[in-house]
Amino acid sequence: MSPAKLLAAALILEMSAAEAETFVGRMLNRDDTGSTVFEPAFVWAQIGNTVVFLPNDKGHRVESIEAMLPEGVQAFGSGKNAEFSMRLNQEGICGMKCEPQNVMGIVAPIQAGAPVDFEEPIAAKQKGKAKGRFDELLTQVQ
Ligand SMILES: [Cu+2]
Repeated sequence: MSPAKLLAAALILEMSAAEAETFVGRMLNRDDTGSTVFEPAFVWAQIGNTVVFLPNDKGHRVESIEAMLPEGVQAFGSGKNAEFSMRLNQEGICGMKCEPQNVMGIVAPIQAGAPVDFEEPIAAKQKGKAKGRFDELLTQVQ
């Protein structure tokens, strides 16, 4: 391989290492922000990053909120008590919840790249405490 090609290969490796950042969200019965929560409850990641959800407390699962999915992203979800990993391929805000406790406020927005679809998640109807949680969390969108 020529020196120029080696340099190009090294740069590509470095770029993919930067893109491969992983965020960990824990599903908890309680933390210092309240009961039944994702921690952190707001993630700002970039395209190509991965978010992993860990069921640290039993009985939780993670599921996308239909009215809060970036265009082209299919609904997704995990089984109860299962670890779930997702790679962010689409810019925008993705709303997450744990059914049936989302009425208790176990919800989280994940921002990938720019908030291209910001109006949609703000307008989405929410149940119970999920509304107040989202109103608060969506103020962190940048
Ligand atoms: Cu739950």
